[in-house]
Amino acid sequence: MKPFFKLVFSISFTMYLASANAQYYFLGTAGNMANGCIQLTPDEPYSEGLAYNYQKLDLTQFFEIQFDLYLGDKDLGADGITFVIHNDVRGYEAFGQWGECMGYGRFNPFRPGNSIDPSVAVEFDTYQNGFQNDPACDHVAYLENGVSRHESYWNDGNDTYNMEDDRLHDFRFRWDPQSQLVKVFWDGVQVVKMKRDLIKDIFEGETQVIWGFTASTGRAHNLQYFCLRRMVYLPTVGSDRNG
Ligand SMILES: [Ca+2]
Ligand SMILES: [Ca+2]
Repeated sequence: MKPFFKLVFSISFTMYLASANAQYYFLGTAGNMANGCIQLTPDEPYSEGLAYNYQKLDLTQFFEIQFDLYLGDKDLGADGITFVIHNDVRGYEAFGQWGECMGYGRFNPFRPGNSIDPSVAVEFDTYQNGFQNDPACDHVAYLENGVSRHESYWNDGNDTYNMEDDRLHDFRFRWDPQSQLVKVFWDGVQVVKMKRDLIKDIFEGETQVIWGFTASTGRAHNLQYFCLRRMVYLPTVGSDRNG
């Protein structure tokens, strides 16, 4: 581990604010942008990009991380972004498939394949794919273990919901190890609430996990990127026990 990250980790137990984009490991088309944000895919077909933070998450601690996400400016673009937490044996080289898999999943959800596993993820999906059980509209869904297919989703109750609106969207991911709740907020609205023992049921006892963002395009495409706003660890006493 590089000394800088060791230092950050040592003070993260209580609270720290991060802003340096130098903390990310890039795969594929991911990279720094002139505006200080991090590109995942350019507005080009058949692109795939991932960015992992070098500092692992500590699942024994309550944390909340907040980003701005940009999903493009073409309503019928593709494919979307996932926020992922994983312990794949490939470590920082782990990636899933392109197109509808958003750099996270695999094309056949019913067979083992090249996807990020074990993991949990939240997808911001901007393109309908029948094999992944997508609705026609853009949507948010909670995913596990490299499977993009989902039975439930959030679309703000709007069958024409669109996230490719040339705007930054406020994304927050919260984990509370006491209540074992994963909560995701999108523009201030709670869009995922999942009770899950992540350490035991997903990561088989591992508490230090890699996190970052994945995205891809296919025949349809969009510029897709993220910008860090804040990352906070809080003592468990300040956690989200009422949620
Ligand atoms: Ca759309
Ligand atoms: Ca899709």
